Amino acid sequence: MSNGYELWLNYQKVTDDALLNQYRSSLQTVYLEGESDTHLAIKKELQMGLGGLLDTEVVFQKYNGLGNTLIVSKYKDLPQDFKTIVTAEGLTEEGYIIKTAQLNGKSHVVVSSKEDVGLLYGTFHFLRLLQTHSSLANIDIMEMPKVNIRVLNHWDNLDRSVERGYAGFSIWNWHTLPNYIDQRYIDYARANASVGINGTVVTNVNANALILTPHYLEKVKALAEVFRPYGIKVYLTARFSAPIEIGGLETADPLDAGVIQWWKDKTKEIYTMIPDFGGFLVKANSEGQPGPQNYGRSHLDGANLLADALEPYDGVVMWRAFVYSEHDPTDRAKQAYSEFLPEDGKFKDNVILQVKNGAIDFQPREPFHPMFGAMPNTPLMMEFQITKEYLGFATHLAFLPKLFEETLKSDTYRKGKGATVAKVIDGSLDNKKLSGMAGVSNVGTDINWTGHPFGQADWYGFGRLAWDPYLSAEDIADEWLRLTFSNDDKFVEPVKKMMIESREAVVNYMNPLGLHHIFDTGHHYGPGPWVGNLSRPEWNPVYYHKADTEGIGFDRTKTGSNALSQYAPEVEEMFTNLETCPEEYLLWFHHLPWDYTLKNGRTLWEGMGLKYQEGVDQVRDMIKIWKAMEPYVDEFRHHQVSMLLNIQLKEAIWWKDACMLYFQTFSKMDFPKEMEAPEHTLEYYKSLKFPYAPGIRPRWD
Ligand code: BDP
Repeated sequence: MSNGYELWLNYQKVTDDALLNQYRSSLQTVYLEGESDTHLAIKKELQMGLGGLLDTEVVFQKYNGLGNTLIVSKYKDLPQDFKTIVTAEGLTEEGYIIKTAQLNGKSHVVVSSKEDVGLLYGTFHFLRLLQTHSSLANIDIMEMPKVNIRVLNHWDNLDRSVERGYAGFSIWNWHTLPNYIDQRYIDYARANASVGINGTVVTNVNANALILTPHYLEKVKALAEVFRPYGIKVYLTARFSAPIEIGGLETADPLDAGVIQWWKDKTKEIYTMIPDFGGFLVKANSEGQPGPQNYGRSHLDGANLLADALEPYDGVVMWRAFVYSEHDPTDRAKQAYSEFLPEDGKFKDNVILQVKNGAIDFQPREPFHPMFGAMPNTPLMMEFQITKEYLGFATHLAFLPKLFEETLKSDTYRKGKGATVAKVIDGSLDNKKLSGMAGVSNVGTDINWTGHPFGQADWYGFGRLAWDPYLSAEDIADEWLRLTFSNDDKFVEPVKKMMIESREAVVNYMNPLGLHHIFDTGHHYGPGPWVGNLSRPEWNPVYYHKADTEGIGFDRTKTGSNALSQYAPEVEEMFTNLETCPEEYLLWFHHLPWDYTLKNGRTLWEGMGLKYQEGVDQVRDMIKIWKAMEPYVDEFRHHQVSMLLNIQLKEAIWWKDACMLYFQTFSKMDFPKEMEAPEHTLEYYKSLKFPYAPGIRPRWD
């Protein structure tokens, strides 16, 4: 039985006997050279990993050429004989090689790197090869991350609540830190390092300035010490008004000399305690957060203020582009682009703009953010949401790497065909020095970290894509299933298929055909397309679907908000033209009549009903597939996933019924015959209230 705590690092004994014997004879001893904390971490991991997988005691000893050996060593410390067989040439600091090497009649596997952290990554990769039952015969791997900053963003508050967290409380126990080091901190670091995540922002973007006070910095320092051997840097969110709130200044104006000095001093204080501190993440002038605009200054002024303070220590500012204003009546989707574009090229070298994958807000499906195709002179990092605020919380199975892959593969056409978002993110399109990817974390104190056992796959997949944004979601699913559950193809193949389709299922039963942001208000749990009474227009679902007796959808073409003009001409044309606009984006960009004919010949109204129904049916299929997997999964996790899939089905039906009944009040048309009739009335769905739905803070009540 597994409660899922070990994640993908559960190191179950290799089940295939022939393979087990092969591994045992290939790995008779381990040569591990070095004494650093990272080496100790590697040693522990090998003890655990090889110990578990091979079910043997791991023998560490000096290389003597007498047996088949696993050599784990930085290039400079390799036994002389191996230096001609492998090379560290071309490796970056975090890179590594893994290679089978024949020497004096013995067969060895060499894991080597330039630096400690590369060796750690190489070790995890090597263990992954064993976990996925790969052959050791002819390994020849060279790996380097394609993206520099690979961070999790924790939206964790100091009271341990987690904004948009659905897996328990924050794993940071601020009360018992710095003296009590929870084993979870170490296991968190191991899990992240195993997929190459090299940074963590431990506090919420809706920031609390107290984290920057000595009392809390002591605690952050303790976490940084746990993470350091695993190559993970700590970052903090910087509340823009901190100079006032904890510094006793009258202003937080970024051009004020006192404010400038305050940030310099604060930054120095942090680096004195945490020499490898990563830097600051800032949400400014967005959703009520303070920022430079409170003083008539720009985002540029704000970002450069912090960049100056961090510069002497090589720290970076991750400045968020998630801004929209209640005073700006233009389409919310257009606002970030308009705000930041004029500043392209003016930010300090250590500023990177953190841009959400789409221009609205982590919806089940969004077209890529137009900023990715428009700022050649400013480093842009991707912000994905791993926690499922808009994809069913921790009760729905929706494999997010599929969504991430879709964005990364999108073509911005900034330099003609092939200018994918992945190339913007890894910096290769414009030779940018700084690159990054952030994922809003889905972990909490639940025993299995993520609530839903399959939520672990989203964390895993985020890390793998941050390392290499060109990986396929399908390969990631394959890998994760083998590591987490079983290598049996009879299990892997059907479940992989289920994972790959799961994201589209959620789109279908929540937001088909380009609908978006029709969630119930505040907590975002369940449908609320009828909500239209919130003070800020762009917080209302009616703002986004614009249903009326004529039709439905948001016209973002020239006849509407013209948000499409923010894309390259090829992209604009593709989305504008109804012939070429993919139907999954239809209502994102167009307001269309209810009887508009879809590609399948059905009316838009019928098509919506069919999509909602398809989503429900897909969940039924998932339930069937999972049921058949009983022989391959331990009872505990099998039962857990079964229960969750049943919740997902109930909620998928709820979405279908509530949305179709509501939209019917405008279309005045019958439901398509293939759609199952709603279970309740529209009034019933509207009456549902969830004041204690998880993941909200009082601000949203
Ligand atoms: C929205 C969330 C809100 C976050 C905000 C953000 O509902 O809780 O604070 O994004 O990213 O999606 O800043």
